[in-house]
Amino acid sequence: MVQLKEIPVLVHRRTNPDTLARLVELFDARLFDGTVESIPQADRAAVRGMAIMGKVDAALMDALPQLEIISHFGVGYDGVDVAHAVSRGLMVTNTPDVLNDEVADTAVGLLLNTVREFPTAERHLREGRWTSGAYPLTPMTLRGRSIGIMGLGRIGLAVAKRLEAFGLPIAYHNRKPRTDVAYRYLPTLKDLAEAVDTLVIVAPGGAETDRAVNADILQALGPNGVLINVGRGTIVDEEALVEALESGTIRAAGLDVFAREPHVPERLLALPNAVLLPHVASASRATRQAMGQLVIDNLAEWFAKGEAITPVPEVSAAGHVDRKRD
Ligand code: NAP
Ligand code: 8YV
Repeated sequence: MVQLKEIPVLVHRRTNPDTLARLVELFDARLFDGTVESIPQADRAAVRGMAIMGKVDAALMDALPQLEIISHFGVGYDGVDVAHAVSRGLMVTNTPDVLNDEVADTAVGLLLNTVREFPTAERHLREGRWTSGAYPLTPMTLRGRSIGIMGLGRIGLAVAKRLEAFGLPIAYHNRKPRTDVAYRYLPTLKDLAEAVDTLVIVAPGGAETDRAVNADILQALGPNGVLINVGRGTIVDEEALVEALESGTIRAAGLDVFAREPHVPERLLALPNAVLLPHVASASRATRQAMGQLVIDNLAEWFAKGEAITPVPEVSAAGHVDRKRD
């Protein structure tokens, strides 16, 4: 029987505290700050697993000769050089499904806050201005809006179901149409932006979607347009978005993710027609615990059985993982 406590696992210090405590209890956890330099030589030679969120580049993987598995905290793994991991025969896992509802709830909340200006209305009350006059009627309403989802995957579908229940028509753009939904499919992002007035981004980051929402797409969304992004900040050309919001090319935006987190451009911060959240879509304690449990379960399953519960698709497609077990 494998003794998990004897298996050295590299753990990012900033891991969710509940998960960090459990990892330390279960494994021979070696903490680091995400950089190669912060890993003592003895740990570099020993570690067989990694529990991490964010960036895992080739240099980090190559500094760890015994590494077998990267268990990533988060469903989006655009920070992991998966091609390199595959070339080294490493297992890579992420945390799908357990956060779908939380992130979809946030997307809907962000949309309502953006369209109905609730954060600004709340400030009106807290700052004592209600006694001198009602908050102005909002020019926007969710009524009559048409929703376009870029990325109708696990989370995108949960967003679609919620907004369908709100009585709104749903269209979407993926690289391929889904065969299990009746929502209208648009073959390009431009087609989708032209067809709707509310664009919700729930696609993955990475080279393929980098700045896909550019000035052209924002122009196509139009002057009544609302952009909601809970996918990745890199998907939106932030400079173009600021210009579109300043000039009225689109009406408003609600953003949970940014291109260079935690830095948000000053011009975006100054805009009254943008609602900005600090990447909190999955950030309830319960959901982060569920994500952490999946990080742990993937490591435990790997070291016990040589299988993972939620391998990323690229690893499954490659079909080869080197398992160096004793
Ligand atoms: P998923 O099930 O894999 O869904 C991703 C969807 O995006 C799929 O429908 C996919 O369809 C589509 N897609 C992929 N590449 C595309 C492209 N180049 N152009 C258009 N569509 C594309 O993933 P998920 O679990 O729903 O998560 C989606 C993303 O949400 C994550 O990758 C992450 O970046 C983000 N996220 C953010 C937060 C947050 O805290 N804000 C939390 C969780 C997740 P095709 O393969 O047919 O293109
Ligand atoms: C987390 C996310 O905020 O799962 C994702 O892709 O973006 C979020 O759920 C992040 O991964 C935790 O650091």
